[in-house]
Amino acid sequence: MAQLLNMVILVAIAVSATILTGTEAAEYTVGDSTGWISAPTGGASFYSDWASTITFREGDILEFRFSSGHTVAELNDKASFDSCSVDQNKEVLTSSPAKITLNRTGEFYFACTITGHCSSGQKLSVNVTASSSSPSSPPASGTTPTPPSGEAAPTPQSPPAEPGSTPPPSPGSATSLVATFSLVFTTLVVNSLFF
Ligand SMILES: *[C@@H]1O[C@H](CO)[C@@H](O)[C@H](O)[C@H]1NC(C)=O
Ligand SMILES: *[C@@H]1O[C@H](CO)[C@@H](O)[C@H](O)[C@H]1NC(C)=O
Ligand SMILES: [Cu+2]
Repeated sequence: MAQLLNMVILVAIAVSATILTGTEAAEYTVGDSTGWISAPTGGASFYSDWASTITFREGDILEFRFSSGHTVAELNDKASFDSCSVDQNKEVLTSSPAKITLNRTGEFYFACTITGHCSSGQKLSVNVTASSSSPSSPPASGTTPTPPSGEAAPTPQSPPAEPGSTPPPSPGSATSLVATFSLVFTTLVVNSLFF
């Protein structure tokens, strides 16, 4: 029984370490130091200007910081956003900071649901692109010339490493190291607690 528990914990840690290693999600505070306010300078263009400086990736997190008397709603669609039909929403968050994970690609629309705030500029749309860790699409077929038959095909691989050169570190190796340490540490703690 104790061994089973240990095994379950180890697997859980290994799985979360793998997920962490493969994710490079960024977290953004909406409006930076201005936060999420009604009637920002410049009206609605304030938040669209803010968003235009950022490439949002799937998995990134928006953090809305606001004082009481505001909310964050994810609106249903562009039409609701454009017309500030704030009751056409999927979800309303009322406590700050409100964190929303951009869990798909495509457009997200947000607004405050308090009367008049959306139309005075408390609205934000973001366009989320695929996560940077996703494989890029392969080159279109036909771009690689086919060698004439009978000849050796040229090797498309990168040249052999120079003697003494250091291979580039694989991305995420630091994270893996941390994950490994935390795995060992947690296992030790769990062992001391249960046995
Ligand atoms: C994204 O998160 C929202 C809110 O938690 C949820 O309702 C929605 O189903 C999620 N979408 C996907 C594609 O996971
Ligand atoms: C959002 O991004 C996608 C993919 O880059 C693009 O096709 C689409 O037109 C963008 N939408 C807006 C409103 O910019
Ligand atoms: Cu508001």
